[in-house]
Amino acid sequence: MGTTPFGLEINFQNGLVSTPNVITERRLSQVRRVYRDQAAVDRILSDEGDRLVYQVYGADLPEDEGQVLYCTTIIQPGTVGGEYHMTKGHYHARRDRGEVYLGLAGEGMLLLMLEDGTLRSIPMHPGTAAHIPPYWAHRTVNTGNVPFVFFSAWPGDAGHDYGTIEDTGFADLVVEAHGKPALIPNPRFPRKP
Ligand code: S6P
Ligand code: ZN
Repeated sequence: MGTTPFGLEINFQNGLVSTPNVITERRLSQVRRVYRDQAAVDRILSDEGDRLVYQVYGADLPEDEGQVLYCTTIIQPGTVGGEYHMTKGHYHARRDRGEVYLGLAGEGMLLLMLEDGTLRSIPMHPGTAAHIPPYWAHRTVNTGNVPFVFFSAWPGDAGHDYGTIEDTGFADLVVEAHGKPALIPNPRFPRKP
């Protein structure tokens, strides 16, 4: 039978969704493991408290085959030990499920990675429609000075696998170098000899 049709209003500037019924907030203490420099995380937590890194606003829809789920993500500007604020990042539990991202405000970077460590990056700005093919893990990074806002839509039965990325991270880190984003190898990522 599916669900009843409805429309939500999305504010493209700040990513807020009218009457969202799913709101996720990720603070630094909850996502600290994504950063290389754990001493920098501790310093921020004791000096300024548990800063907001990103929020997700969505609609409560069934995670069923045939449904298309959607949400907005707002990543606050900032760095931790030289790495830009970023999402946790994940593979879809069903690896053969893709996704679409649309940049709404601010500047960011989409990192994509296959399980063998093959990495791609796509700069994102308002209007960038990024295709995330099946099998690619994905993480977004705010590389600008204002909130980076984007819209995503993905298959209802995709599911999320966070554990694989939590263990190893992505093959590259996105760091600030002379005020600009640069990719450098992640020492924690297991590489074949
Ligand atoms: C869902 C989609 C996005 C992310 C969101 C937060 O498949 O890729 O909506 O969930 O950007 O990222 P993460 O890695 O914390 O789920
Ligand atoms: Zn996804």
